[in-house]
Amino acid sequence: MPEITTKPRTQVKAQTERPKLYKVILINDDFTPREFVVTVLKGEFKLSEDQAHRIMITAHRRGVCVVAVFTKDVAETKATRATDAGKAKGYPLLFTTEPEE
Ligand code: NFA
Repeated sequence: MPEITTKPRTQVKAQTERPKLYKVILINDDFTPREFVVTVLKGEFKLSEDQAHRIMITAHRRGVCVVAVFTKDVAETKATRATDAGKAKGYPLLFTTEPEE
């Protein structure tokens, strides 16, 4: 009797799921100087003068502006560091994080 051998056809699916991303959001206030906000944006988020200025002005006019998106850890670290930079100067500057849809 001839034996039929078959290869196992089970395949493990590659893990290609992307980590959830988090937005870092700049909140407007009435006290932090515009130039200081731009300096923090450039230093913490590696933005150009132009990009930093646009984001600062958008938050100033609309109340909030998304700065960038990162993995959860990176977003939280950057938001904390940027907020602390304002705190060190006595400013109420605030960055928060929020998960992307
Ligand atoms: N509204 C601040 C001012 O007029 C500038 C600012 C912009 C602060 C964005 C915080 C965030 N000096």
